[in-house]
Amino acid sequence: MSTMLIQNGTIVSATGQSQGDVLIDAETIVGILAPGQAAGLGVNADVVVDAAGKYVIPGGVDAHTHMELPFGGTAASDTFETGTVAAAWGGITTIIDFAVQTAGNSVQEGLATWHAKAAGNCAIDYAFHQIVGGVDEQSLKDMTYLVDHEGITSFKLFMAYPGVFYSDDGQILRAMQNAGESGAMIMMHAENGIAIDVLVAQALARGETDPMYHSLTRPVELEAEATHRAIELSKVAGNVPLYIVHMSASEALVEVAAAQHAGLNVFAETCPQYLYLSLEDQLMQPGFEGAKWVCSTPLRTKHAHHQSDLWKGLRMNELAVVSTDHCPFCYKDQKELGLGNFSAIPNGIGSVEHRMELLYQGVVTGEITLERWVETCSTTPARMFGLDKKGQIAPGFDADILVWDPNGHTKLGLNDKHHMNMDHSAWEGFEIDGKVDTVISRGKVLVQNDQFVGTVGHGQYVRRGLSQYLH
Ligand code: DUC
Ligand code: ZN
Ligand code: ZN
Repeated sequence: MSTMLIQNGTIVSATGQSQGDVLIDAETIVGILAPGQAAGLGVNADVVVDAAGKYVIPGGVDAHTHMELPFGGTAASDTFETGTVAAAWGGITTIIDFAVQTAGNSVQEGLATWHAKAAGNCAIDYAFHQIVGGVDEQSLKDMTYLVDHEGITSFKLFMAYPGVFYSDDGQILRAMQNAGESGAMIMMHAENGIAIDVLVAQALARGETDPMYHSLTRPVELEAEATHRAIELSKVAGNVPLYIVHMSASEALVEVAAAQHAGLNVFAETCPQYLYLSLEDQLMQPGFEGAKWVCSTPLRTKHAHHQSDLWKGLRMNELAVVSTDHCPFCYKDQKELGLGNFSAIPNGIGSVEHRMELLYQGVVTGEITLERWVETCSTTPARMFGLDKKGQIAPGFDADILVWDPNGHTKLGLNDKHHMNMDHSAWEGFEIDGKVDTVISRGKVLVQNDQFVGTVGHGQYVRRGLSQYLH
């Protein structure tokens, strides 16, 4: 067991900045020392990390990833190994991935499958949410069991994807009532999938098969309507905690803000793709190129004000969290499954490596503060999902730390910075005025001097408590 001192840096938390040194004993932060105090106390750490001129922040927590997710006749191209190594390269020290249960299958088996995929294969710590794709008597019982015994305190339901993950309103209400009893959070994919499927069939019948029709058949009204319906159902279930995932549209944000003003336990996240990418600039690229950006909820038109509203929502705390919905597919053979039929393109974008970078650029451009960057990318996702030892630099917390160089520069792209298991980058050509410098997970250096020096298998399963926002 060794000690580490991260010295001379500016420690940035969700609430402020200070000069100080972070003292780590083995896997845990044991003290924050004033500048010069370490020498005065005779602290002689085994490892010293010089963070002069750099920000020292809690390691990123990405609360929404899909490693190895079977989807659309294929599977997400990052394994837990490749995806968590890429995450480490991006300053992420914890992911929360989604274990999957589908109708007619067992929740426990779905969870066991996810444990088998991840165990021993992760470079960083990981936790699970549980997708419940088949709400019935048994899966409702299993939800309670997972909260009580497995450290899984949040459950994702889908109002989209009929025949795959979809739950009807009665099933959603029952799952919410169940969550209300155990204190768990319901996470909602809020899009009206029944109406979307009609629009998709009509578009295809008209010969509208290009990737851009993916967005045009999933209009903002159907995201806003589903968001509203989910909120009303959670109210009927007894103000059960509700977290809307991957919010893309102003109209849906209005629903969340209204619910929050009414005192309901409603939270929401957005993702970098909705803050930066659009229907016109990405999905409408010539030929089949747009397939690279087919994800759900979809990219929206840049001629409305979705992006500026989402940034505003982040500032106002209407959006509490930025996650990635990392769900990568290669262009060759995977996205190409939808050549001639946009509805067969596997849905997803790979971003787990770039969330800290892309959101830091929002600090540079003045959209959010440095503190809000830390809060939305590290501290709040940890607190939201009961990761009690993550997301803060304070004694007793896990020594998960990102040293960030504000004078560095990062070019994103397949032949630039790119470690995800994909044959393209959704972020090709993006440039960041800052750089990941050093990444530390439970006291172990994972990334330093542009080298990955971690080990696959270091990452451990983290059992989660209930959301700290409500308990
Ligand atoms: N959205 C995606 O883009 N991919 C996976 C599942 C989802 O809801
Ligand atoms: Zn979703
Ligand atoms: Zn997702």
